[in-house]
Amino acid sequence: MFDELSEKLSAALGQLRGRGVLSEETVKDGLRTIRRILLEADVGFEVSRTFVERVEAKAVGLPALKTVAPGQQLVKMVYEELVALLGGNGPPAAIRFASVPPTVVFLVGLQGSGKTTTAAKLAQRLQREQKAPFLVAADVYRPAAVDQLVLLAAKAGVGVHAEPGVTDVTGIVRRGVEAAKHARARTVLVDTAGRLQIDEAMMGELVALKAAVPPHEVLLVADGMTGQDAVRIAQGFHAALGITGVVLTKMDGDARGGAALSVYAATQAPIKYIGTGESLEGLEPFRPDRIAGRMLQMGDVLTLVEKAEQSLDREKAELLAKKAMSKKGLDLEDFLVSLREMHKLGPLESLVGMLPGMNKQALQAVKGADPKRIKHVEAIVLSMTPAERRDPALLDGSRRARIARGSGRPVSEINRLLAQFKEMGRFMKGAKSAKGLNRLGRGAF
Ligand SMILES: Nc1nc2c(ncn2[C@@H]2O[C@H](COP(=O)(O)OP(=O)(O)OP(=O)(O)O)[C@@H](O)[C@H]2O)c(=O)[nH]1
Ligand SMILES: [Mg+2]
Repeated sequence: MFDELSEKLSAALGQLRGRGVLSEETVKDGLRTIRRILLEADVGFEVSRTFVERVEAKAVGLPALKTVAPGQQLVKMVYEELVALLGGNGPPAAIRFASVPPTVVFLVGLQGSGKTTTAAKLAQRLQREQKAPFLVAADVYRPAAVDQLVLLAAKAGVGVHAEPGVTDVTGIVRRGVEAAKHARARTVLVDTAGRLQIDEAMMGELVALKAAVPPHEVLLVADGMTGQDAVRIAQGFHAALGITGVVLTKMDGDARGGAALSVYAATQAPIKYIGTGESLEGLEPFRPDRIAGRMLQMGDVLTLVEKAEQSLDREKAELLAKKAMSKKGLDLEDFLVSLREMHKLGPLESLVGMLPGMNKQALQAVKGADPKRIKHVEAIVLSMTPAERRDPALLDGSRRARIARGSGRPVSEINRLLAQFKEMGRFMKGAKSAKGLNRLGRGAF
């Protein structure tokens, strides 16, 4: 996410960070560079200028002050302004739930922006948060739209109200909310129809719908790849309909950051979630402080930890940890289980940006290790006998050749896997002493 922007920003700040003394000229130069980087990332002209002016106002006098590490302080100021620009330090901008359920949420936006996908992702997320979600299919223009939502609802395991063939949107939503109440749902997510661009017919329909069934939230779903267009679209929807929040989708692609950095300034509607993939898992709450951290390559360890807590099987993880600490240690079967759990976190690429100091080069290095590999490891381990899995020392040349035939992988790969497994064992042993654990902790954060 924001690869280019964050490469450039951290390079520019790297120039300033280490300095013991800052001249006014250096500060000015640095901020000019940052402004250029923002413009290149398709942040609006006004927003970029105000941003730099605000940092400059704070940084005035910084060169004269004989403070410790003035460069570091300047970086902190840039970080704080980035956080403010992205929506500030307030409480996480999740859905605001009505005191009397159900909370009704409209998802609006242009065609193809990701409304239907986002509705299903959000439903799955709310399901996990025990907010009893329910979906309503209010896109009456494309018959396939209803099918798409019904299919996704089934995938997410969430109830859905649909009336194929009916074109009275207000009626559908009214009955949908009733159906939701009947199903004891607490959150109703309404998937509306999109148009190619903002037009009066669409807005008229949404305004009428809003009057007939007042929503608690109107979330604009906008394609994050479209930069300033997304900002203009948000302004259009805000003026006509009053939006309460924004979901920026397709942030897993090479979105340059312009939309994320300008949409709050333009509408004062906070970005509440970002879409980070096509699957139902690809939705993250938007936390300005964490995103700013990622943009400056300061890492986002908190999001990583939350992701791990959500995706991993706690029991399995605890069992593995206990076994790893035991005298016997892990065997190959455990190795396979832990690899499978790791992969639940999503593709390695999506995790790398959350680790401090990780950048494109580091990513290239891990990429080679990724996608099909787990399938291969699986095939190799499954071709072993239970005794071999427990005690890899049994694996002599002829056994390795047999496993290669069984798994369809070359012997060299089996050797590599066994070497890695051995390495992991050494690592675990090192971690077993309290000292080792401490060292690990310090290294990771
Ligand atoms: N990579 C990626 N793709 C996404 C994301 N969100 C949605 N998409 C894709 O974008 C396309 C359009 O998504 P939809 O959810 O159908 O969009 P929509 O706004 O409902 O479209 P209409 O109903 O035609 O107005 C689909 O192919 C989705 O898989 C995302 O966060 N990342
Ligand atoms: Mg749709």
